[in-house]
Amino acid sequence: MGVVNITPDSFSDGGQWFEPDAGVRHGLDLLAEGADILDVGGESTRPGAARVPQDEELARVLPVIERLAAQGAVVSVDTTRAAVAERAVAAGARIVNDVSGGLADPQMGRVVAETGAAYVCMHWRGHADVMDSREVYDDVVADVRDELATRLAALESAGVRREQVVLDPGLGFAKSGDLNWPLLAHLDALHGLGRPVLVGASRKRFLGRLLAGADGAPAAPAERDHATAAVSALSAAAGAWAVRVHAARATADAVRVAAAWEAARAETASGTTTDDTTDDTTDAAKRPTPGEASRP
Ligand code: PMM
Repeated sequence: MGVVNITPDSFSDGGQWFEPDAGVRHGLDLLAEGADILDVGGESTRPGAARVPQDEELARVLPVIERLAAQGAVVSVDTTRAAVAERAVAAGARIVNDVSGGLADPQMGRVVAETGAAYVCMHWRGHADVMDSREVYDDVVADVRDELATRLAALESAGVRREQVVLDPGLGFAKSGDLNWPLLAHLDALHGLGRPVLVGASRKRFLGRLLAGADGAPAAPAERDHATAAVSALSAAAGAWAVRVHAARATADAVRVAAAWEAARAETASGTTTDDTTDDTTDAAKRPTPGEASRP
């Protein structure tokens, strides 16, 4: 999943693709680099960010979604607002990516149920202005799993089918620094809820801290792409359904490596090997088609 932020202020790429033409071009570049899904967002979730009015969010995302969907791209809309989700699906988006997991807007469950769109339900404890003050956990893995299970039940009560839902641990959201590593190391805990899992680690603060120089200063966001690709490979190997990233090429390659590795492991385990010298891409390593990718 490649990130298309139509925002002036996202933490790592704010302002770069703010005009619709530039956003569409960037989306097409991400597809060419190997992305299967384009995640179009019009509101920054960077820590401390102020909310964008709904009309402004719609004006940012709709023209870009319409044009990318018209070109055959599988588009997701990154929004916490039900009205934006509804309009985005009407404009061609097939996935609603809600960082609030339905908590920010009580109408979200109804809209997802009515549209039948796939829905990314992320772990969340509050908007960007307050989230850093809410990172209190007994056991971060168990708490995130249990809170996502509660959201899943609430969505089902609103008429959403389980099959529509993808779960996301919400790296960096009410989780700074070291709290993110146990979540990555225990993706199996989220898989235990029986739904596909999406991982959004790209360029986040905890990677900047990991890569800090000798003076302790965090690595700049643009310096975090190699670490992001490493997280992508490990997440894919751990069974993630998708990884959401700003730079698609390295991650697309990393995911293919993980798939080839897993295919060889499975073949070895079943006692068969194949001669792969004439084709450098195993079936399992082939990326899914956009149609497959849109269906969790
Ligand atoms: N992170 C951001 C925005 N949207 N969506 C999902 N599902 N998961 C995430 O981790 C996530 C997200 C923040 O990153 P950005 O400001 O670079 O888009």
